[in-house]
Amino acid sequence: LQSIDFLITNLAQGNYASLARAITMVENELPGYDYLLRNLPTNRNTPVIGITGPPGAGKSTLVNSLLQALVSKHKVAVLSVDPSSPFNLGALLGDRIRMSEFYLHPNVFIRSLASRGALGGVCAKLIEILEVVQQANFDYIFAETVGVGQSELDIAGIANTTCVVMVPEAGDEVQTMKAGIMEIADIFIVNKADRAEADTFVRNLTSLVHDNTSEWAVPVLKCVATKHVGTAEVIEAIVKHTHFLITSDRKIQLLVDKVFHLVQAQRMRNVHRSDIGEKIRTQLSQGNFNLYGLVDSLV
Ligand SMILES: Nc1nc2c(ncn2[C@@H]2O[C@H](COP(=O)(O)OP(=O)(O)O)[C@@H](O)[C@H]2O)c(=O)[nH]1
Ligand SMILES: [Mg+2]
Repeated sequence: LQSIDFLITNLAQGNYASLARAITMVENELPGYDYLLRNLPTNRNTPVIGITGPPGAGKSTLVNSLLQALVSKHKVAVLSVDPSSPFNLGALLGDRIRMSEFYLHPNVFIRSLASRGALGGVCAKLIEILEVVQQANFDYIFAETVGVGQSELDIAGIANTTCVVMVPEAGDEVQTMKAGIMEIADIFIVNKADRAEADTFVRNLTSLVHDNTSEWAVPVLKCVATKHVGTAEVIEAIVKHTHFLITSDRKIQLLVDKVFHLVQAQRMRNVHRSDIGEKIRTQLSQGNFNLYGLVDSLV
């Protein structure tokens, strides 16, 4: 445990080797990881910016462009999570190539997270890992998650600011946008704005967004990430949203979401489908299966 205290001290000094080691500990639940999490100093306020959206929308390219704009003056961490493809290293390799110029930059820490198991698990893991990254004195932490299934909705409960990256599609297809996306986006980014349909798409999206009457006016920004066009506006919007959060009640809501996820993960820690199946099989064969009896024995 002394070595973990030492690790925590090194983290606070922004030591990347210690950070990498601490993330690996948490990611793989190595011995001492509980102690590590419970002994991290609290009250770190580095903004966590979630970048989500469909595969191929240009999230990694955008992050690369954000890095280019930020790294001369700021320390930036990038976590990339792809819960949809636990065994597909291709996506991660692609990210590696797109951000390669910053891999060795002293102000940049990039880490791909292997995701295993259920999505709920991924979510709790990401919260835990972000707690660790928060210790290492970054100015910004970006978390890129692939917008598939529930994961992109979950990132909203984890990130302070959620950027949804979309690509222009013909005509009115904005209307068929996945349920829940409107609610989670703090900033919409229409990337690949070099495409012909971009302006129509932006106009349609903007009119949809303006139907929303929340106190934060969600900006719809155009980008060409490959050419670093629009990146400065994205950073401006992120900074503005960070300031907005300080004065709003969202901070409490975010913490509620985090606690909820972590409680859920802890309660489910020893509940496995295979064990349940085994118990059901035994009880059925013994003729004493009772649905609620079994549930009660698990909670
Ligand atoms: N035309 C165009 N292509 C882009 C733009 N941004 C990214 N791309 C390309 O889109 C592809 C997917 O980009 P990537 O960043 O890996 O997407 P991700 O899956 O969302 O991370 C790559 O081939 C990029 O070069 C853009 O603004 N315009
Ligand atoms: Mg990517």
